[in-house]
Amino acid sequence: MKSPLLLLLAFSLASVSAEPVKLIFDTDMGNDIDDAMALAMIHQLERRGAVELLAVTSTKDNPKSAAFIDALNTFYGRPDILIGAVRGGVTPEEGKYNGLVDRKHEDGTPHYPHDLKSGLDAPDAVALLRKTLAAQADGSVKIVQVGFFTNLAQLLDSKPDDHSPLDGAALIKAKVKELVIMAGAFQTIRFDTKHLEYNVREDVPSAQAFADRWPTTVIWSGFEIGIAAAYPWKSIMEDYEYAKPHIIKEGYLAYVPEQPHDRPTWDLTAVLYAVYPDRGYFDLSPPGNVIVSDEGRTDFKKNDKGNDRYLIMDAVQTARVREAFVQLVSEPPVK
Ligand SMILES: [Ca+2]
Ligand SMILES: [Ca+2]
Repeated sequence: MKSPLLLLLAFSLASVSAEPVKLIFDTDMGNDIDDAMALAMIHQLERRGAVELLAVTSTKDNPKSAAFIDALNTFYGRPDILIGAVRGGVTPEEGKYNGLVDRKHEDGTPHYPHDLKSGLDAPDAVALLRKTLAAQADGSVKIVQVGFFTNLAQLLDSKPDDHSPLDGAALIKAKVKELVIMAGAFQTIRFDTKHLEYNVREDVPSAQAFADRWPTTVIWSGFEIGIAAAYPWKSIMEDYEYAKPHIIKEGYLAYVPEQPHDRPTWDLTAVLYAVYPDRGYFDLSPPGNVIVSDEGRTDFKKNDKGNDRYLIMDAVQTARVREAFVQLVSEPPVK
């Protein structure tokens, strides 16, 4: 006879083994290093069964943005993740660390192997988003958007195609469980109550279309959250020595404006909330509506029927969040 204690243990283990979060990651990879760190963290969360990464799409309209995404995915042992590239997007200049994809050892082998050499060879991001969403069960996908709103605004406007008879808005409503984004500002930033956050400011029309029409719950991680939980320089110096060169450490050093530098973790906060919403890392604002002004300001209006909320983080949560990032981002890939 099995002991009641063992049965209880078996039951509680079963009850906590949640399904992995089906995730699409939409990023302006290259414009800041937090995009790369957030994607590294997704790979570690996938390794432990918390995430299933369905696709990555870029909103940075430089061909090396998608190539860098493929190099990072390959570094972490997932070379075949589907990658889509924006068309007609913003920030076409090469990002400070995108060029790492071209680095070679003396014998001519690449530092970071990848077979997607250019975003021009990648599928259109919107087509890939439609294909990916259409293939999933209703209400099952979370999108984490940590760059511009370009792809999501184009997705909203997309027409029925071979992948789905639904238009963009109907497809999103059917398939997307929740959207978590790094964008906007909801607290005073250095005494400025009207901070124009970069991800909104660079493509305001797309952000406005999104804020007006996106049909699912949206959780906003404002500028103030990632600043508060900046990544410790000491970890960059000490925790990435297991691989040389290391795509995260080399990218961080190529990106940061001075050394030492604790970089804000904006994009990582959106991933952490999307995967672990019930771990107490963050609190949520009441529901409301975010209105994007013509300059790119994000005004929040409380409304019980609104579909927007923003993240709130106290001092204890900040310390927990920062340590979770250190341990998850620096975790070695499986060989
Ligand atoms: Ca590849
Ligand atoms: Ca970003």
